[in-house]
Amino acid sequence: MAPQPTRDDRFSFGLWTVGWPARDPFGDATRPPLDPVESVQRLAELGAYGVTFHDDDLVPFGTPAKERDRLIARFRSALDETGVVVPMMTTNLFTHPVFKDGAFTSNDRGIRRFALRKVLRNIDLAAELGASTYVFWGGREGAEVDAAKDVRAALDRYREGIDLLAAYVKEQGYGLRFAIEPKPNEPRGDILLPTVGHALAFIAELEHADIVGVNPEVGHEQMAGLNYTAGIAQALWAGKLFHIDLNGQRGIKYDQDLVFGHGDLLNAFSTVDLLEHGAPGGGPVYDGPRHFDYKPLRTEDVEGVWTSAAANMRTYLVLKERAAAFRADPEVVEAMAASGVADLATPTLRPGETLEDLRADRSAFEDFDADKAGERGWGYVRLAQLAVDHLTGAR
Ligand code: GLT
Ligand code: MN
Ligand code: MN
Repeated sequence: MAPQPTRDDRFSFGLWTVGWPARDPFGDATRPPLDPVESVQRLAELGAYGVTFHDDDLVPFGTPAKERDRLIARFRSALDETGVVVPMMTTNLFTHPVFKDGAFTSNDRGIRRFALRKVLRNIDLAAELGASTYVFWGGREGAEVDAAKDVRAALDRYREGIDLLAAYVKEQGYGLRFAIEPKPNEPRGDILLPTVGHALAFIAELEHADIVGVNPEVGHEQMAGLNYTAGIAQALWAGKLFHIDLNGQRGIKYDQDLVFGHGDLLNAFSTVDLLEHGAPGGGPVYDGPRHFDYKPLRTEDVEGVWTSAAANMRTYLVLKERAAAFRADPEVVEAMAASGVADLATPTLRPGETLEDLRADRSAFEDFDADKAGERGWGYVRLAQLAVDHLTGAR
């Protein structure tokens, strides 16, 4: 029996996830629109602690100010009644045709200015609702035609936009931090900041890099054939894992946004293991929300939406149990030691040793028996099978 999700697990969902009416490029919606207030209530009943949303998920684009206030007030009451919190918010800079060539990186300056104003207004709301993270997913920031976009100028404008907004957050004294969400493609042929690595390199060029990190999504890294666990490990190492989007993806194809674990289950296992236990040799751990950014399959009816929401949390908790059992298994401990996993935490030079000392150390090179060292079997397959045995419940 998997444990029931509780608020302490800090599970959160985007309003756009459960609320997706399942319209796709080939077919109409298969489900009716969902009232955000109902989403809050149902998610609370299921054990989630948070909801996240784009400005337009709650207040449709172009809504007059008075009606906007009413919609926000109504939503706030639902939050108050249920105790559900808003840990993260974001901006829709991709649905309206005005953004078809991008927002911060549109070739049209007027559109870039409009995009900044749209974000500024919603950042105020995020601060009011007590959010701590503000996500930037630049789905339209990109191109299909190489000659159409000066990538260096686009990155200049991207940096200008993020730095202006970060300066505003600091000026206002909002406690918000930004999290950039990479994605390689879809809806654009090529999207700027396509992977965690690109985003980290971009952040290093910012004036306000101190409050900017990443929000890696499982499927987005896997669409590029990359290892999600390795990606978030590097983000943790850089002190930049500010938020996560958990879901499932089966290989290099369109963005599936499956339920967490319904794609690469072994990688989901190592992801949960890393999030819950950190690196084997210690180091920074992630203590933010466990946020699900998935889409209930288009085949599901309204009840199926809630079944799928619960499935995300169940997968996480089951994997958390399995990962704990894996770590506690004496055979795993012994196998890890035999593979020298923790030995990698030892610095390569001895304390106080200099490069000169290393160059003078004959045992490091002249007398080092490389052939002998090359004979070592590392035992990684045994470790992999121990993980599979725990994951499948065989141990
Ligand atoms: C959009 C995208 C997601 C992002 C959301 C935040 S919106 O649905 O596919 O991956 O996280 O803007
Ligand atoms: Mn996605
Ligand atoms: Mn996402």
